[in-house]
Amino acid sequence: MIAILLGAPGVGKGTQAQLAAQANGWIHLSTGDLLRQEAAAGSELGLQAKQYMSRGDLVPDQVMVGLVVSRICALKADDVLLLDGFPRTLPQAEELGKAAPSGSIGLALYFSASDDVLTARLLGRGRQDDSLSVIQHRLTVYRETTEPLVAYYRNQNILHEIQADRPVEAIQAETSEIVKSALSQTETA
Ligand code: B4P
Repeated sequence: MIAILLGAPGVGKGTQAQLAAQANGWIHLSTGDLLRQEAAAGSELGLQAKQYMSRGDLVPDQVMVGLVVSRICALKADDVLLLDGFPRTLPQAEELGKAAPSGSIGLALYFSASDDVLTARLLGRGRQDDSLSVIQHRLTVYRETTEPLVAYYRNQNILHEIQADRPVEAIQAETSEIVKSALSQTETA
């Protein structure tokens, strides 16, 4: 089963996906981490991606789809994949829908928090792309380009909203419980 983690920059998708994967033996695929690894390795793709990321822009869809689809195709039937940071645009969501085995996208977890909470967290994280002007641009890009995916997955009846302005442990308990519940439904289907 594939569980998509949706939400604004800094909402804690990476934090939650990492903890849930470790605790439950699930697979965590973070497109942000993949891009940062490529950039650190100095690959052509990584160096291009770094320019988009440092401005707070999204990396082009064709690059992202290429990175993710091969990994989706390598999944085994009983794997649980936490997809963190992908899709971020409607074309990415459509390509994911085509590449994923029929019925395997079981869940979209939508983490929500106010812009004030998000900005404070990102400033505290202090990554290279976490300056105030870049954060504000990323939030604008998120509202315009990624947030429409909330309605897209709500229309597919697989969306669960999680209030993400709470302690990490509380969010983690709810996240793991929702994934396990979706998993048991796909197993009995
Ligand atoms: P990502 O790496 O995905 O980063 P993010 O969305 O900023 O952070 P996330 O929500 O995972 O928050 P985190 O757990 O770190 O993206 C980086 C860039 O890559 C994008 O801007 C884009 O350029 C590019 N990219 C990636 N995927 C792409 C795609 N599909 N298409 C195009 N471009 C793509 O948490 C943030 C901070 O909050 C941390 O310091 C954490 O410790 C803290 N925190 C988390 N939960 C907390 C809680 N409950 N309470 C208090 N603090 C908390």
